[in-house]
Amino acid sequence: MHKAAKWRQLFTQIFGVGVRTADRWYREGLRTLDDLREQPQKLTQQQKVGLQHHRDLSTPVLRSDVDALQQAVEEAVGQALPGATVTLTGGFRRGKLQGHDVDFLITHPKEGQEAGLLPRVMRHLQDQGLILYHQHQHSRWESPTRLAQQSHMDAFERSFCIFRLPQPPAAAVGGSTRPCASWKAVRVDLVVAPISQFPFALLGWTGSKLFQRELRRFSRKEKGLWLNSHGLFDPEQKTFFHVTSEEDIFRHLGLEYLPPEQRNA
Ligand code: DCP
Ligand code: MG
Repeated sequence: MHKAAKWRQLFTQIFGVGVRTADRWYREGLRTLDDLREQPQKLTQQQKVGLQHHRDLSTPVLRSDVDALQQAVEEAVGQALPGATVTLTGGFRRGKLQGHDVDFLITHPKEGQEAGLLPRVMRHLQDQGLILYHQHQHSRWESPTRLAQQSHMDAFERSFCIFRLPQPPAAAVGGSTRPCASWKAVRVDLVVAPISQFPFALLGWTGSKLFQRELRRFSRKEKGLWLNSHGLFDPEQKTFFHVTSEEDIFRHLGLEYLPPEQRNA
């Protein structure tokens, strides 16, 4: 591997560090994580936390962690707004046994009720001592037709978090690198979608990235329809499809339904 590429890989593994930052640090002569620790003024708050918990965050998240997290998030969501629901998405919904983070989608069966929910959820989680770091991103509202054109990033309200996940004593025995650790840092994404867009958000956030890219390409090229995490748009009729499930979306695309476990492309 080219030398600069090696350090780029080391640095971009840190939560909050992209390729451009990694390359700049390399040009500035930084080479190791310890070099970074000695230059805290060069780091954003997010990168400091990423560096601080680097070992945990580069350890795979396990299925047992997911169950504990889901329980904690469901409890906080239930307290913040009764009736609101939490759905596991990402790789773990596809049946993966390990992951780099845990992705949850939050909604409420009554459209509009989800507004203002996330800050309340975060407050409950913080009160439980479960949050090491979080960064709130407001929903970036655009006109529906502008949203329909976006093929990559979605505009949902979300929180990028690092949870402080308590570890059961038994887990520490099984070959952990930190036998006495009573907790571990875990990356969690909490995303909020209004119920009308929920099936699209669920499909998009379940991934895999490659599967979604192919599905969107198929939709556009073969069906002339624009699919993303907000909706399915017919650019000729200028209309959106109304759906209540992922199955509906596959049906509108003329495809047989594929369960999440078969989307690991
Ligand atoms: N996703 C998205 N918008 C983002 C981030 C992710 O639409 N800003 C989608 C793309 C992925 C899915 O969500 O298909 C999950 O993203 P992850 O990066 O969490 O990937 P996985 O969960 O599939 O794998 P892992 O977390 O184990 O790396
Ligand atoms: Mg994930």
